Amino acid sequence: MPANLPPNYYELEREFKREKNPQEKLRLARELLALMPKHKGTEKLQADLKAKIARLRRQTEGKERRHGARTAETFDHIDREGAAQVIFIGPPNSGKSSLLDSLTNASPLIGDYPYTTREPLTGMMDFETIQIQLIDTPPISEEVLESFVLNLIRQADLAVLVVDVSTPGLDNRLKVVRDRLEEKRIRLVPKVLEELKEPIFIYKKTIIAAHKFLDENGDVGLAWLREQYPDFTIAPTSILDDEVMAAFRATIFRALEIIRIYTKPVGKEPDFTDPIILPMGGTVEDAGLTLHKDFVRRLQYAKVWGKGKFEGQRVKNNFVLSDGDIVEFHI
Ligand SMILES: Nc1nc2c(ncn2[C@@H]2O[C@H](COP(=O)(O)OP(=O)(O)O)[C@@H](O)[C@H]2O)c(=O)[nH]1
Ligand SMILES: [Mg+2]
Repeated sequence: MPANLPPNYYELEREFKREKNPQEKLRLARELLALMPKHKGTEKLQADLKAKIARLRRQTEGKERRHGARTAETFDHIDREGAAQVIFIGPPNSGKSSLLDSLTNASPLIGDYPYTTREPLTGMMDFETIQIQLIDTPPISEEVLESFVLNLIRQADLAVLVVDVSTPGLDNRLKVVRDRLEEKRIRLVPKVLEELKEPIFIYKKTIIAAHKFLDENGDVGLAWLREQYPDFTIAPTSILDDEVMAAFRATIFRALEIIRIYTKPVGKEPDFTDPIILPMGGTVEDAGLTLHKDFVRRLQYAKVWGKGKFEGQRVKNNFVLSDGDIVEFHI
């Protein structure tokens, strides 16, 4: 099975090989692992990398303890929890921390001064039957751009660019964020791209939160944003309105392009608590693979219940599932 590594993997791998500093090498190795598609064809590569990471960690750990300090390296990777990882980025004071606070049980620092958030902070957002991990980050401006923020963006499944549409200068604030990321070879794009034109870039699917749109002049900013960024999904947000926030949760889920598949033991009720998460277009076989490697080989057929479509229809392994489908595996 071919490994099918993304083109930027090789670029990063060269950087990794050249690097001498173990701390930095460890960071790059983690980044490589995050970039690597997780499937059968990369199993050996994954194992190799994990071994390298373990070795580098042992090498660097002693040093960290002696100094007793947490290095920036600590923030370069956040283990994904829940169904997906979504990173909130944007200019200072746009409302990133307030949104995270409102959507999750995390308590980020919220302040009227621009650089309140210095470290990434995560929280879990409930969405119906699943949880989605959100990351709050320090601002991106002319003056500051923490390098760990770049790494976290690279690894996230989706970016939410939070902008305050009620304050003048929106055009420039957006431009600064996008330019600074471009300098670092990250391009925020409205859709996941099938083909990478400039492989040295990372293209990160992004939606824009038009925050504080209910404030004075917010409507003007929102209209301007929709006109200027017609390809992007734009979610009007305000922490002052519960309905708006509920709609925002759904927008985040839709943007992730994932589906939830519930399993059902033969002759029993479905389990609606812990769905299998698949990318859109996922099949019965993909669902089976997440449970057990051997499973699919032994699978004879599956039955699927879908919203108003099928009532226990017998399907083949390559049957494409939809969000909310219930699957009963027969082996
Ligand atoms: N009017 C209004 N103010 C908000 C809203 N969300 C956040 N704020 C305020 O905007 C300021 C910056 O918020 P914060 O979340 O710290 O922004 P961050 O720097 O992007 O994390 C704070 O004073 C918040 O109280 C909102 O929806 N409406
Ligand atoms: Mg903040």
